[in-house]
Amino acid sequence: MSAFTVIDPSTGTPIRDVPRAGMEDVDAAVARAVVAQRTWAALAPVARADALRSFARRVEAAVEELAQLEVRNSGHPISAARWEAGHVAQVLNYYSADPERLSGRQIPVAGGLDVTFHEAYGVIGVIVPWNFPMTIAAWAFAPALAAGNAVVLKPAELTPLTAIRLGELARESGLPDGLFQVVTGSGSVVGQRLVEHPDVRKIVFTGSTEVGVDVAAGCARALKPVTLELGGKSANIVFEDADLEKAAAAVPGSVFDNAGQDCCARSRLLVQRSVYDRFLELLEPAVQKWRVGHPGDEATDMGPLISAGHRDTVASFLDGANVAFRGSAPSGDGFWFAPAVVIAQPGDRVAREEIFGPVVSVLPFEDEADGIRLANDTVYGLAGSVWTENLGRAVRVTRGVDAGVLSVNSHSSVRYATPFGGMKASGLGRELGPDAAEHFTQTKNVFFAT
Ligand code: TAP
Repeated sequence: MSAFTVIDPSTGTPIRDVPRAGMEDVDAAVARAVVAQRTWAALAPVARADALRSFARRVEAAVEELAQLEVRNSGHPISAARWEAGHVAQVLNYYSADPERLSGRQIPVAGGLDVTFHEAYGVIGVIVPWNFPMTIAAWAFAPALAAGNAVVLKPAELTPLTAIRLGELARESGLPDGLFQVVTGSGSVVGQRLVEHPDVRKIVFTGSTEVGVDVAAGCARALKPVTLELGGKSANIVFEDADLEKAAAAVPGSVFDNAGQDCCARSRLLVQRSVYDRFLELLEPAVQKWRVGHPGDEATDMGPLISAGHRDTVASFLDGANVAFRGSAPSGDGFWFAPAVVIAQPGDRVAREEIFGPVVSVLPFEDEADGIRLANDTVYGLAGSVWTENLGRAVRVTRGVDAGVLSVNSHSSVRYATPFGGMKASGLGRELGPDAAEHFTQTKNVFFAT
């Protein structure tokens, strides 16, 4: 098998080579998964629950190791990487209850007894991007395994190392061979083969809207269901009655977290005109305080971008843009980029396209209706925040914004116990929360004549 090299984005130097799988390797992995899934689904529910708890414990014991590996794999600051590895263990723990709780219904009918079963699909293909290599994978593999499926996971070529380690931890924890496999390689070969393979019964894809549309078309041709978690251009909407100090202090974390390489990044900052100037005054010191530096340093808020090519793309958004102010960034090797705050017009490229970098566009709005209109002036609909001290306004605006994940006086989007996913071009379906395992099963109805 040929190989590709993984690069540390904070130094630009090679870390190690990883196998580049071909179509035949994918087919072999799927064949192993088919066999493993039959045995797994036939296990007693309590045995599957126990196996998932062991996997969770194994991940929990390896949090520091996974976090240190993620620092090099993706350039995430160590504090964030620890949270991410711990979150994987929490997601596994949460869904380990499902094997014993996924129950069907008994439906009253004439002439017999009618019951429904949640049957596993079989093999699930999970295709993930490079921005959160561990957590996004876990959102799919944990509920998929809990529902009785096998999983073949394809990490992004840029960041495969922590996914590979999770696959090893699964085996070390005692999960059956072949039940959870990680196949590394390119999207156009490994990803596409998973989409087309007749024994892969469902796809969970997280990535760009552009590739997501092709994946959805491939799944339609193969008649298989697909969950899509795609791009975003989310809004932070700041009203004049908000706690402005608190809102301004939260902005850097809401858009520069993970160097802006976050599908939920609030990359449009909408500020009511009456407090616009004051808010920008408060924002500047908050941005200056945002610490960009080596991801291994405990004090770092933001590491490098993922690659030199991606840094060029992000930089192109500042060409001709009205940059109000920028934060700082280290010089030298590594794909560094200083956070930027841009004064934008609604039609500007910087305000319309997903940048996936530490760039925020600031736009004024007049009143509540105008704020909602501007927030919805995008093809995307993933996340958003509303800053106000008026409860009625918070209710009206959150109901008026077309996005799947909203928060009030906060920029948090992800909790393992609550549903996550996008509207419009941000995706189809939901992950996380109490119902996720149901999305990995199909209903079977059985009628018993009496
Ligand atoms: P993409 O380029 O779309 O890649 C995502 C994954 O799909 C990678 O593993 C990629 O493989 C694979 N892929 C590429 N072409 C494929 C094909 N033809 N068939 C099947 N798989 C294929 O996205 P990215 O640049 O890695 O990630 C950034 C995007 O992800 C942003 O738009 C971001 O908003 C979105 N995102 C969304 C969410 C949620 S939850 N909504 C979360 C994180 C990221 P290779 O790259 O290895 O070739």
